[in-house]
Amino acid sequence: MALYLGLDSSTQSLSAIVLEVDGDRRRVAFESSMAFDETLPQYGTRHGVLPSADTTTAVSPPLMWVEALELMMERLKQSGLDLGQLRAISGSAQQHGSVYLNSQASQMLGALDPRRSLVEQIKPLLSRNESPIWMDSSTSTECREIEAAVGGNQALAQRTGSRAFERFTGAQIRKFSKRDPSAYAATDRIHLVSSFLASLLIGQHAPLDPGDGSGMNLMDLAARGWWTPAVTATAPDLASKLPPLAPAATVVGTLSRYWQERFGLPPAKVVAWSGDNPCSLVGVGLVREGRLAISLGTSDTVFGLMREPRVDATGTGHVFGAPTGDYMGLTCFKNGSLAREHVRDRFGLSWPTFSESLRRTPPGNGGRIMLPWLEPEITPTVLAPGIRRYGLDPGDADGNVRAVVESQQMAMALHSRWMNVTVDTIHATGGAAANRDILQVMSDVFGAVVYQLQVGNSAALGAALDALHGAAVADGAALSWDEAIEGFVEPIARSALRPDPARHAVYKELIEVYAACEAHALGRGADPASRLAEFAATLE
Ligand code: ADP
Ligand code: XUL
Repeated sequence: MALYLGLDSSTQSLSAIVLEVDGDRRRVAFESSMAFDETLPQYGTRHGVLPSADTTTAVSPPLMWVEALELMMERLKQSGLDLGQLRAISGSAQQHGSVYLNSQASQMLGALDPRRSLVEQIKPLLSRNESPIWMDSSTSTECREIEAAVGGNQALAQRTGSRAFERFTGAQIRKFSKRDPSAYAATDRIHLVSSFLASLLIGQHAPLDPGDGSGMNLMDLAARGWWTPAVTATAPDLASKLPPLAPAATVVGTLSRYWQERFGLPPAKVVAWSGDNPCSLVGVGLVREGRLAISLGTSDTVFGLMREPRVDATGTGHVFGAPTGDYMGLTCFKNGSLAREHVRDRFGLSWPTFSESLRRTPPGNGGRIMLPWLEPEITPTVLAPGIRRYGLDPGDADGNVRAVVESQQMAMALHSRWMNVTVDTIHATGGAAANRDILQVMSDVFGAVVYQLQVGNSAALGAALDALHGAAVADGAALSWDEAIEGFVEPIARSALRPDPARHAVYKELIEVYAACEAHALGRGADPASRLAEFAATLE
């Protein structure tokens, strides 16, 4: 029976899913995950990121991702699966992060010695030891410089799908080229995490897919090629350092001799890797317009498929390429799971007791709001971190638990309005989608039915489905996306969480007050105290 492997290199972990497919008989044959901090403590990361005194800087060691890839292949080898049947591999990775390779890489990637570890052979190929990742917000200056050089943020957004964002790869590359010009000059190829890991598998530089390429502020979204004015504005000689772009379903190569000899794997096709959000779009089954997905992972993201790119005029969200060849709208929040964990830990709770708190507190929380900006926030842009509370006692455990969950859900509802989707159904994914009490608040805030999915790791599943779809297309089979995902991405009918009309009515009022709190905290609006008091009075 044919096997398809999907890998997901996320902020905190590497996961793998193997699908077994024999006509209509389809099942997940293997699932595994390794947390970087626990499995590879020698890299010194916390939640997958290197500790930094500067709250705006976020970098990770790329060699940690390399070593994790090798360990995961070892796990697969030990799994008892008939790996001779492995037809194709694809992958998903955290978006925006970049990996810098020197000129030896193009030759050495294809000449790896199967008797030696991958990590020791990749180390000399790096021209930069650290990779800036999506949590970095240290490049506001570079954003302003790029935006000015291309004729303003509107022009940049119209072409690339997003205004200049600090974590986007273009601004990160510019910062590196300014701070360390000699290391930048010694860089021959700049990969995203996705194309870097794909390159390791095929033994040569892999192209980028438009889904991940659109997270750089460098790609012409409609033409799906590099946009020269942005490339020129970003850094010297950048055009020669960027990988080519290739459509999402492209087979970019086959597993190199290294993997075949070291792990006994066949020369399986490697399908272009993509970003975790584009992969999740497929992994939650959103291959058509009209529904939204919410991922509650390290970041919280709201996203949905778009047939035509409708760029966000407010500058909040992004339009990326989708694996289906369409587009996707997305809004990203940095303070997702780690903010929820912060509240949980501060009051000595576990997830079950966190949920109990949610169940015993009323919707609307008596008009108490938290802006959970523990870390600098992406949506809305907040560079100086710090939790802001409105009417909320910092020592009140129940109040803070409900406030963090309600406020995050209201922020997602508010900042996804630009997508102009009538939300009646949400597919929930990511680690915290296991928590039905959080999902009930989501359902009540959005006034939508929320479903959990059969496979929790939608990014790894989406990557495995990319492998299945891309391999079929390469073999000349006319496999549609509807056919490719069938049987794997079904929302679980009995998992449906339905909105309560009375609770939804409360949130319809509160979300406007929440927006006023955000505006006030950002220095753009009046003190919302009287509005909060009025709202609280309506609850009595
Ligand atoms: P990544 O973005 O790294 O792929 P995941 O989607 O795997 O992250 O989500 C990991 C997060 O899920 C953890 O940081 C944890 O806070 C959260 N999580 C796991 N179980 C629960 C739960 N029962 N309730 C709330 N959050 C949870
Ligand atoms: C999306 C984003 C995050 C990362 C997390 O724009 O920055 O969701 O992809 O892995």
